[in-house]
Amino acid sequence: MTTTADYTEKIPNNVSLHEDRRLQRALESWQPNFLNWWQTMGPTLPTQDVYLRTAVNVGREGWAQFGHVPMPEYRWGIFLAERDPGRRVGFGEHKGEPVWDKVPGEYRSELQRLIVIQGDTEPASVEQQRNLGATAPSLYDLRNLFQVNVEEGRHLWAMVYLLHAYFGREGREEAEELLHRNSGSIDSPRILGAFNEETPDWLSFYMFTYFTDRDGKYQLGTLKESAFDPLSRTCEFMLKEEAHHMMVGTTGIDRVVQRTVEVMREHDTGDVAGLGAIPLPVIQKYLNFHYSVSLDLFGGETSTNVANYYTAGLKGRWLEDRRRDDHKLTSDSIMVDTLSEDARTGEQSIGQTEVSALVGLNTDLRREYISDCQGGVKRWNRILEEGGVKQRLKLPHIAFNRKVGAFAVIEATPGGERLSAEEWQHRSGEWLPTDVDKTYVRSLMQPVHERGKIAAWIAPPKNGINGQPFDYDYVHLI
Ligand code: BYC
Repeated sequence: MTTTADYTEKIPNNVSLHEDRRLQRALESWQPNFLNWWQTMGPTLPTQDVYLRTAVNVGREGWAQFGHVPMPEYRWGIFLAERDPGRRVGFGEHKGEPVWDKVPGEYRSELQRLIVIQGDTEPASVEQQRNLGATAPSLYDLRNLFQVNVEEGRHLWAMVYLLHAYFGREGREEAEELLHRNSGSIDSPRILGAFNEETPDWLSFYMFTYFTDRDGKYQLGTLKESAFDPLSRTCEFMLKEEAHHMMVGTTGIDRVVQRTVEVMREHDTGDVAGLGAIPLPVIQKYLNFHYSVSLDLFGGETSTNVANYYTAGLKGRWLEDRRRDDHKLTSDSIMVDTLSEDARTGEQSIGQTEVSALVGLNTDLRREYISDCQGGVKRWNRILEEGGVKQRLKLPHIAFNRKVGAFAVIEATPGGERLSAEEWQHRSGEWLPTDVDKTYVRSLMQPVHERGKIAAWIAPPKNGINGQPFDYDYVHLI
């Protein structure tokens, strides 16, 4: 395997695709379908070209090349991180054995399922974000949106490569299906809940790239541990690209909060609706929504699926090699959140219960994610503090607005108090964006496509991209 990408090929790659003519032909016949999907379901704003980074190799030193590229000509390619010939399985019942270059027959369907679920999220996010270009707050933001979009497209390629190369006819059929399911479609929706929600405005986009892309970081982190080496290597490289997506979310919310603080101070009021900024309570509601739907992406608090994945060596834990235990977990336990029932009254309350560590692995991962999310809240609250504003943002309780797992059957406030279904019906607008909130946010979404200019509801970024200034010509529109 070479680490430098071969760009002379129709499909740029570092997996020596030319050595396997059958696979190359199969992927080359999927390529026009992908491009057709990109044209029909991808970004709708017409552009001449965009200042994009393209992966040129996977090594530590400089893997990205920046330049203005017409988007349909972006070179989506197949890049796996370098192979470690001595790598061994790090966990589960095969711990210590050499990692697998092929798919073991007994794990075929589980691995395929994990890869399909991962692959399904990538084009879904492009579909969700397709109309945002028309209302971009600046050319800098527009460029970042398109960078995220082309890279999600590349991540789809990454999963399609695995399906084609290792899963035969079924894999090829699944690769086709990845282009046929669509976000929000009634007949054939995307697999996971959050990927069927709308991303209709830029506040949602920043929240999505902060909270939902961060689920991607953690899921990819666990798949990077996989004993199936090609999956591990592809996830390792995807994680490098993912870092930029989360930067877009983190600094995007920074800038929204910053601008709100400025307007609050300028006018000495918290009521900034009508003054062109987004009120803090609305930011909090968007945060509540995106955080809670992203918590759902980790599956149930307890899951036999995840126990089986771990034992088989398919999906590890976040930073598996830093854990100080036997990496098999057969006799360990973990406390997970649950609904406990009072034996006497039969009343259910939010509590914790001890379960086997293996079935609690979704909880383990979700906790890592939650503590990472706290980091964002801390930095946004610092902006509020430095701006002399008393209000603070907060992550809602784990039971709030859940559709998957132990709390899917109850309703709870962001503080974690239980509510009846009627109370929830009555009060959910206090905590989740209402039509009025969404209409207001959308009313602010007037495009600013002029070089060096920015919309009034968001502060400019501190830095440009790749050392370029904010007023650089990041995108040439038609
Ligand atoms: N929506 O046993 P359980 C990203 C299903 S994001 C709908 O607890 P498990 C990205 C579940 O499939 C990362 N259904 O689930 C971000 C199961 O169905 P079956 C994507 C759901 O398997 C931004 C049943 O409920 N990658 O990369 O332990 C932009 C029982 O659940 C949901 C992955 O997720 C849901 N939210 O865990 C672009 C990694 N949750 O078996 C990209 C691969 C659960 O009864 N996936 N269900 O039919 C997995 O590791 C696991 O499948 C899950 C679920 C973590 C998703």
